[in-house]
Amino acid sequence: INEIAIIENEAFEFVRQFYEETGRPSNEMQSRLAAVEASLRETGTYSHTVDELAFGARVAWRNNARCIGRLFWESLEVIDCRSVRTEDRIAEALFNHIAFATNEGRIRPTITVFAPDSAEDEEGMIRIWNHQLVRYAGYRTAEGEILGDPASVDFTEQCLRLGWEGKGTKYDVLPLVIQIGNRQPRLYELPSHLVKEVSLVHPDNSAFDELGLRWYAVPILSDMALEIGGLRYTAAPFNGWYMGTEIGARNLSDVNRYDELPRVADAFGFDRSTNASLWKDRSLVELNAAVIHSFKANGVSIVDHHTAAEQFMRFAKREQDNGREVNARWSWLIPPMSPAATPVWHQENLREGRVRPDFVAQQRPY
Ligand code: HEM
Ligand code: NRG
Repeated sequence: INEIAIIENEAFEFVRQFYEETGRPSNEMQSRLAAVEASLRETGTYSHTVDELAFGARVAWRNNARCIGRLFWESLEVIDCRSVRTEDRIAEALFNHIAFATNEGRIRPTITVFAPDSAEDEEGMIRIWNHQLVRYAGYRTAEGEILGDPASVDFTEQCLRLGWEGKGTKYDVLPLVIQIGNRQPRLYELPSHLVKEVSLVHPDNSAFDELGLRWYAVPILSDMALEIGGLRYTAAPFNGWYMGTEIGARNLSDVNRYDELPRVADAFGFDRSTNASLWKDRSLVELNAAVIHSFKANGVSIVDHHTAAEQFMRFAKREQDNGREVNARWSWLIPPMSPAATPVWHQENLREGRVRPDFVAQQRPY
């Protein structure tokens, strides 16, 4: 009963927001509120209309305090897969998401929404175990080192336990792992033609090209829950395009990720015998220049951190002009390179609160 009262509050608040923001007539709102209330009383849950779902997903993006890319929140493509209820058909929908979102490189911000988790549900909660639909494996080697992406070691171990066999390269694309309820999770290898990747080359240093660095084109986060109006969509993978620094200043550079800065420095002949040569900073600049150059040369959407920060400032201005507060966490919005050279650094009034709809972290299923 109490549970339902909580859902009802959030549901009513969301439905009111939907009708007010989208300028729909208030007599329709009253009948929709009554229908939601009746459904909650009778079944303990309710369903979003297609329009409510699309609006809720877009506002969740608009509300997410950590995302610098929110200027384009209204253009999110929403794919309704709430009726897709078997592992095989979920995998097929995820393949379709990858193909649609990748779009030969002209990336389309997209979300695919599967059925929400609900107390009344006998069919079982849907979970995608992957952190992103496309990501590289990480293996602990006999020598106690890590081959591939260290961030994927735990998940890779689960894949191996479930019978997956990786090739054992630095850049093995992991399979999808899909679970419904407490059934045995199912593995699906991604068809390689769906996975666009970019080999990294430097515009004017061929020694860099020999490093064999690469990254995948589209970040598709698949382990967060989408919360709208008291409903929790536990499988709702979404993507935009990369900001270059995510790859160049973190994934390939962090010492607990691919840790490539020393090799980049050597390709350029920077002096690694002293911090004072600024070899790390100089390598970061060259690596990040190579990431942006290579994505653009291959026709794959990407944004540099200066442009992304400017876009975020336009977003914040537009939100204020529309009378809305911008939910924001400064420490996540500043880019990991030259942060003080972007306007976001100098924003001292960014505040974060509990807002809904939003994307939220959920417990690891393994
Ligand atoms: C976080 C950029 C699209 C939702 C981030 C981060 C960046 C970013 C740089 C920080 C990531 C990190 O430090 O690990 C962008 C860009 C986009 C885009 C350039 C291009 C269109 C989207 C879309 C959604 C979204 C389409 C959802 C519909 C989020 C969320 C986070 C996030 C939920 C926080 C992730 C977490 O808590 O781990 N984004 N984003 N973003 N973005 Fe975006
Ligand atoms: N830093 C992570 C991806 C996090 C989300 N970033 C985005 N999201 N750009 C990484 O793989 O580097 N997005 O939806 O575009």
